[in-house]
Amino acid sequence: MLALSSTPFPSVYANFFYIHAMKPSQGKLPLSIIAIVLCIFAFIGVLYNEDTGSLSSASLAKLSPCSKQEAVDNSRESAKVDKNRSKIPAVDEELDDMDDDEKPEFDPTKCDVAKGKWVFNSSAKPLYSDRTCPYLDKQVSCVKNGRPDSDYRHWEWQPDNCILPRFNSTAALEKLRGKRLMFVGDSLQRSQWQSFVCLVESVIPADQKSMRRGRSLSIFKAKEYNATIEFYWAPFLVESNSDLHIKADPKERILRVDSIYKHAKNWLDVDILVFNTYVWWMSGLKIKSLWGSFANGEDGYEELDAPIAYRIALKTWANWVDSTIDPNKTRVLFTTMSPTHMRSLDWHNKKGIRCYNETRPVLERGYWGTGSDKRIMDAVNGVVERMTVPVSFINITQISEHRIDGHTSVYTEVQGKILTDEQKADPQRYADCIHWCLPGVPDTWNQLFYAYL
Ligand SMILES: *[C@@H]1O[C@H](CO)[C@@H](O)[C@H](O)[C@H]1NC(C)=O
Ligand SMILES: *[C@@H]1O[C@H](CO)[C@@H](O)[C@H](O)[C@H]1NC(C)=O
Ligand SMILES: *[C@@H]1O[C@H](CO)[C@@H](O)[C@H](O)[C@H]1NC(C)=O
Ligand SMILES: *[C@@H]1O[C@H](CO)[C@@H](O)[C@H](O)[C@H]1NC(C)=O
Ligand SMILES: *[C@@H]1O[C@H](CO)[C@@H](O)[C@H](O)[C@H]1NC(C)=O
Ligand SMILES: *[C@@H]1O[C@H](CO)[C@@H](O)[C@H](O)[C@H]1NC(C)=O
Ligand SMILES: CC(=O)N[C@H]1CO[C@H](CO)[C@@H](O)[C@@H]1O
Repeated sequence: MLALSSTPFPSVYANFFYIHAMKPSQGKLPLSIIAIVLCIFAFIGVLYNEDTGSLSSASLAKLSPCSKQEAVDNSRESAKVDKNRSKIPAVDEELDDMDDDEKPEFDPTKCDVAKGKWVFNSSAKPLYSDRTCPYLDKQVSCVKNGRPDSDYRHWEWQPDNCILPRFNSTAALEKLRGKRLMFVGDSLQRSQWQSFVCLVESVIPADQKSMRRGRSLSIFKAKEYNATIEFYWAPFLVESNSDLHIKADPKERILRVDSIYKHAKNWLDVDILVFNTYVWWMSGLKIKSLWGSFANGEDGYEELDAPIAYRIALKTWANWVDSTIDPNKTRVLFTTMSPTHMRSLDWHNKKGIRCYNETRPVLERGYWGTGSDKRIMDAVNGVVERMTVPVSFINITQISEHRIDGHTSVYTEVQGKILTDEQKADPQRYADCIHWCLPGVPDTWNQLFYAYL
């Protein structure tokens, strides 16, 4: 797992593993166990959390430690403050290509939402918090986990050539009336699902909603709308030996790149399917790819470069969609790569430790670091282009690339426990720059999704 790949991208991950695996440990555990434990945390944080994170009323009553910073009410004022804090232009600094009044209404076929900028707006507030929404995992509940800064929750994405509609919870639920919406994929997709549930749940009375968390399928029900918002766990989309019983050591993972039915049979009769898969492919190792069944033994695998294995797996997915989905009944969407921020040199922070301590986005136009593999984007584009069922992209990659400040960093959990102060003081080992705080960046992903609904 320490093999440094010659390609620049995976080496970032290899380095991350290196840091994590080579940290001298206090115990006498065999290295393999330490590595497994660290990889579980470090790589994906995919541990199943069966508890729904429900809040006691006592914890609801506690005030957010960040609220004092939210008092600034004039966005121009705060823009000045921001500007002083970093050399980053904020609200109204740069003239828009068009005035807002001239910007046309949102038309997903015409507007390239990936072209735009993040604008700080202190009066823009998230629709929920990790204290008000009872469905968030500890992993992403940054405020509850002690994150002291709050600016990261007040940035809005503004496309250059159109106005992105604000998320409207009631309108979103109306669009889902009588429907099943299912998010399918990895832990980033689970965040998008939790964000979506939290964005809508507050307008539903307590006796009209329910949540059931399962190992592979979790279901939020909005009863008066006869709608469900579901999440299905399939980190590679295709079948692997590491789906439910996660192999923490990426070397042990074997993928059945031509086999998807075991998962896909759970996606039938869904009205809106939203897929993703990316970060699990990026261990920096070759992907052990097996054709045929595990019953024939696990030894017949072939080792393929990640983009090649990814393309084959995505074709398997595309074939299933094309042969099974009736586009008149079911809509299919695909969330593109969620960028990771493992290399602070990408944004010229020489002293940085991955995304640790970052509190401002990178506002450079078109910024793109080493955490999003263009070969994977090409594979996605190439495969989807040839499909007969139309697939809409929720293209989050460029947008999220800027948001080095949005990750959970040390305000997360390891093995079900919030990091201790000691662990928080050791970002080299513990900062998670893959996952995102909620509320946070995935809410904007859902703002895009909402615009397409
Ligand atoms: C800032 O957010 C508020 C509240 O959502 C909104 O009314 C206002 O238009 C936003 N300002 C800008 C400059 O986008
Ligand atoms: C949200 O949508 C509902 C239902 O479509 C509508 O009545 C309401 O005015 C909308 N709210 C805002 C703030 O646009
Ligand atoms: C509820 O939605 C399901 C599809 O998700 C549909 O089959 C059923 O008829 C709906 N029930 C009512 C009462 O609308
Ligand atoms: C979808 O609907 C259109 C128009 O109603 C029809 O021509 C087409 O055959 C339908 N497609 C399928 C796959 O049922
Ligand atoms: C992180 O930020 C805190 C608070 O601003 C500061 O005390 C600390 O020195 C910073 N740590 C690093 C490694 O930059
Ligand atoms: C997503 O947006 C990026 C940046 O604008 C672009 O390079 C990429 O091709 C888009 N991906 C897809 C699948 O449309
Ligand atoms: C906190 C901070 O960076 N303040 C700076 C704001 O800008 C003035 C003038 O440019 C500086 O003197 C302050 O140090």
